[in-house]
Amino acid sequence: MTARAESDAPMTVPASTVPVLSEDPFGDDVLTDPLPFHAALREAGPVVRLAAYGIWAMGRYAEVHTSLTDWQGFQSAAGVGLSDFKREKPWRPPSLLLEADPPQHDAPRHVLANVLSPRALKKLRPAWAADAEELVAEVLAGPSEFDAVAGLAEAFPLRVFPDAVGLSQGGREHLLPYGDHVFNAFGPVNHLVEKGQPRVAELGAWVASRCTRDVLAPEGFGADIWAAADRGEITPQQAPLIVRSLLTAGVDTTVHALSAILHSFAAHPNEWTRLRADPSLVRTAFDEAIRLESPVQTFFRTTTQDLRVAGADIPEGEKVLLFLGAANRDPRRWEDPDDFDLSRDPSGHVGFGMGIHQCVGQHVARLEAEALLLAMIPRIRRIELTGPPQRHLNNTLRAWGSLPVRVELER
Ligand code: PQS
Repeated sequence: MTARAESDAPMTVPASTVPVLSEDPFGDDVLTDPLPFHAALREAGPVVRLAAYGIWAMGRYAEVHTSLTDWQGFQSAAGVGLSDFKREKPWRPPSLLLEADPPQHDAPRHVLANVLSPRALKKLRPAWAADAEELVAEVLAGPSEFDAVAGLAEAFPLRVFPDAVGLSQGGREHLLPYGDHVFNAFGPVNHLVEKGQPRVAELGAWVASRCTRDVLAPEGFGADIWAAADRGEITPQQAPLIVRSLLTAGVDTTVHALSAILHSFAAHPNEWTRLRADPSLVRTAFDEAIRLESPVQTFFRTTTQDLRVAGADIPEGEKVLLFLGAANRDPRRWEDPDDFDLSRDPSGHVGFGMGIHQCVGQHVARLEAEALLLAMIPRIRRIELTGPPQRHLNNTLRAWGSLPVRVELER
């Protein structure tokens, strides 16, 4: 808030009174259960200041949506984490997709959008369906009580995605820890980032070493990216960084999205019954779970100029934290926002962002979820929680440690 004395205030509009919140949105309490903070953020106003970091924040659907779509006013090239790349050296070479704006963003985005398009993914569907059936059969051959995070949500992406990229066999156990650190590193340097520091050089070097043409399989998303370099759509220098984007953003995100879906059904057995009666609801189920849980909770933009948003004046060069998870439960936009409800239309959620940076891998995530759910539907009558799920704290992801479930099988 400005500290101008009332007596020197000329007869102009009153200095904007932007509400200030003191709570740390990256503190363990908020990360463990973000919903009360989200409600306070939305109630405080459309634009809020977060005193803990001297930044701006938005948690209502309308303003989050508007800011996401205004890439001219809210840039990504200064980083989508707390760190401002114009002042601090990025900890890794910036992503050509995530941490770029037009025109530099255009060619990498175009190439990856084609590589991961629904059309391109069509040929994977039969194999992923078979892989899902195999995994579900393996899991269901074991005890009827198990951890659905390790057993299904981690196991399935790791079974299908690295092979689809064409990643070489060794070292795949590095994928999840690397992704976990990248998503922590968008936040402040708190204990979650410090926990990752000792291995960051090793993990980063391993990921970088897996992106060159010679170590990628002759067919797969990796080879497709290199083929685009051969066609001159991107440069050979850009290709490995675009492969890196797949390995960074394609694993942890889908693990926690699948966990969110499985949790949603375990916590709402009636919706599982409904899905079994009409399996065409799998796409709705996917988006509704993404809306409700928002596996990617937040990211930042940086203002390119002085902006006025909902009456608040944000100067140029400021970090703005956008709360996708809060927007996805904004009662101004969603009826009964906390319900998991397959009869609503969840489209328009901002769980994948919105605008030119909207998740380019979302069709991969959707295909994984559909394959897994369609394999489970005929075999599992009921899925229920047997204890409280454990969270895995991450500065950006709404992540899961374990999801203890019991399944009742179809005879
Ligand atoms: C990359 C792309 C996207 C990459 C925040 C970050 C991301 C959602 C929210 C993400 C991270 C990394 N996705 O291109 O390396």
